[in-house]
Amino acid sequence: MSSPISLSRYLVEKQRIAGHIPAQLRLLLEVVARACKSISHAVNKGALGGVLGSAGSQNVQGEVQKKLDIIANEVLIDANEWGGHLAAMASEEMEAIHVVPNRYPKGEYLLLFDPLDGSSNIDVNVSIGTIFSVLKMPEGDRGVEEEDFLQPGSHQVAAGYCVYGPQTTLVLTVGDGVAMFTLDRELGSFVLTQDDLRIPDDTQEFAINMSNLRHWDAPVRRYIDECLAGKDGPRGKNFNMRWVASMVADVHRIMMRGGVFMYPWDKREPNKPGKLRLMYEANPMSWLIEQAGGAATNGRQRILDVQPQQLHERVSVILGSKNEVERVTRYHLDADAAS
Ligand code: AHM
Ligand code: MG
Repeated sequence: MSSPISLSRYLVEKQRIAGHIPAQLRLLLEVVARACKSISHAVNKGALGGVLGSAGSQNVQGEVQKKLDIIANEVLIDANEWGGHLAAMASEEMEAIHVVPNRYPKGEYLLLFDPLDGSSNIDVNVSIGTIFSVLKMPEGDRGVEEEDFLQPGSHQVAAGYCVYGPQTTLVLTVGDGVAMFTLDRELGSFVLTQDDLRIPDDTQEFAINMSNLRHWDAPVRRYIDECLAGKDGPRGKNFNMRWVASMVADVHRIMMRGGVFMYPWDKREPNKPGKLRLMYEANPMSWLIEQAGGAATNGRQRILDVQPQQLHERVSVILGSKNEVERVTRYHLDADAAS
């Protein structure tokens, strides 16, 4: 039996193949994975570690922060600050960017993360996760600013997420497909458990928060109505529904067996483009999904082509099995053309 391939070996081999990933990026990914391991331990301890419950504060988006949101954010910052691979970081939990302090060497990468996604599931022992995106610092010898982060998702050089569920799994892309690693707690390392993940083009499973139905826009309503009509409706097949309410867990299910995930714009707050954040939720997930053969749009445009205007910008998200995402997007464009 061949020996298991650790994340370190996987990355070293990627680096060796004609410099496929530079050494600094390899270090960055190893450090992020180590931070995820440490977050996984904190999540696992739960009430025993005194880490559950609210921290009594709010983040920049006005959402109540859980103790674990703050712990995960600190773990990622502490792990990434000193290695010399980063210029700055940005997080869902911090209003401003975190520039690497002057006492440490600065690298050429920018790291964005949602330290603990699915906060509403933390205290109820349901899967949560970390999402991250890596960009290159634009050329030029000057200090790093928030503006440097405002690059479209198509500029990402690495992206991934880690699910803290029954198993801890890290799913990663550096732009040549998607690989999945499972945390081996006895070895203390992530081990490659699936390479070249592929999402089927078709699906009979959708994920959306149905309680928002009355607020949806017509194209989303049309798509879901047709799914719900099942075998006797225009789609001629029955659909199943799943909604974990942790984007990481919902996207991971789609990575494993296909499906379509939607958190669309709705009429509750018409000026808000969506609930999910573009730069550290939608962009990394969209790239991973595309790398696995799926698609991701905001209903009208490929998410990876959206030019961000702000660090904490929100976006409407439709991602997953290609043919379904194309269908929902077509329904939006048809509705636009008819109006
Ligand atoms: P969070 O980053 O504050 O956890 O919010 C994002 C989460 C996503 O993981 C998930 O898809 C969505 O919010 C769930 O929303 P809802 O509460 O409407 O089900
Ligand atoms: Mg989140």
